[in-house]
Amino acid sequence: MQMTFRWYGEGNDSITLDQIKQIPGVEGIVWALHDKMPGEVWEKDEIQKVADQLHAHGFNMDVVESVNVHDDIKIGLPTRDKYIENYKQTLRNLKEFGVKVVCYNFMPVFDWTRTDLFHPLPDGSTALYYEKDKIIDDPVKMADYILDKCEGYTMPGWEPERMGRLKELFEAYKPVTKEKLWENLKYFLEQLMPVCKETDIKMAIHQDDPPWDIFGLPRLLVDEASIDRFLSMVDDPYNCLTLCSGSMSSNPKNNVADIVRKHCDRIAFAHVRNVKHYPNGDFSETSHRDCDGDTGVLAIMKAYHDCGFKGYIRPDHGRHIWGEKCRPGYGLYDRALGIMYLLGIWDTLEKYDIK
Ligand code: DNO
Repeated sequence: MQMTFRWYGEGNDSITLDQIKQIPGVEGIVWALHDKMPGEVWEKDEIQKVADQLHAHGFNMDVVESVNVHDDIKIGLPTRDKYIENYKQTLRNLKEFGVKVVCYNFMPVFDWTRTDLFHPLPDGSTALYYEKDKIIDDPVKMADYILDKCEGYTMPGWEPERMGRLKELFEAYKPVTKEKLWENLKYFLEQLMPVCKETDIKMAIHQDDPPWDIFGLPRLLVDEASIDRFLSMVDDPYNCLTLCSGSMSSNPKNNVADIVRKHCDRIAFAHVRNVKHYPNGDFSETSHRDCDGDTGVLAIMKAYHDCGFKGYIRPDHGRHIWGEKCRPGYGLYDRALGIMYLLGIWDTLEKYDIK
């Protein structure tokens, strides 16, 4: 297992690489060129700039989160081929810098969705929160709320340029049924697999967050059965998962540890975080500590350990604590605490033979 930390880049993150360097155990930075729009080629000179910063701090840049997929690919428009060619070129450019894993998602219109970015928790911190009833409302209103609350940070998946075209996007997705979306995902991956082999880069899909249809838009990767379907649909060692424990366990029926045990060899990247459910279907994010939520963090880490997991892992969203001003879910303090918790579990499992 290799511990990593997601960083949004110089001038785009309140956290510095010097600070991350002081968190024990972090080997790599999970990075991206956040100013690129989906469909654009990531040029080598742009990648080089990030490489220089990361290498100067002794971090690897093996994992990218995310190279976003253009909507035309998800919708299945004839223009998709051009964007797929661009994606291939991006993979070839990333290979030059030793990138091993590319995280992406195939969610229509929205990436992750929450209704409250700073929900107060009983301990005085705040965290991301999902209130089911708010989602039946107007998506435009919802996007305005997110953009207004994100403290000036651009949230991946909520780029103002895309959000400005929301109505148009909803219109374009109208003919895209769930089955059509599966077909379009298959088409995309089948085109990419030879390039993944050539570049030795694994494509690692992130599950849909939350794992159910929202605003009438279909969502594909929502449970164990859909993950099984995804992996067998393109049965290739380069077609992998970013297994997101928090996204999956937003549905209490999903058992993440079981999925780890079933598909460990196809998990290239693990996101670990904790979620607390409420009986009405709302959920709140919490600290990484097992007993603070319902995700089963201990069982998940044990499953990874039992399987001899060699992939990359990162703490996922943290609470906002100690008055930190940060991008929602991506502060320094609680994610650093998360790392210490995850490493504490891992080191104990490594040292003692715990059945
Ligand atoms: C949210 C993240 C997602 C994730 C993408 C992957 O915090 O987990 O935005 O990066 O879905 O493409």
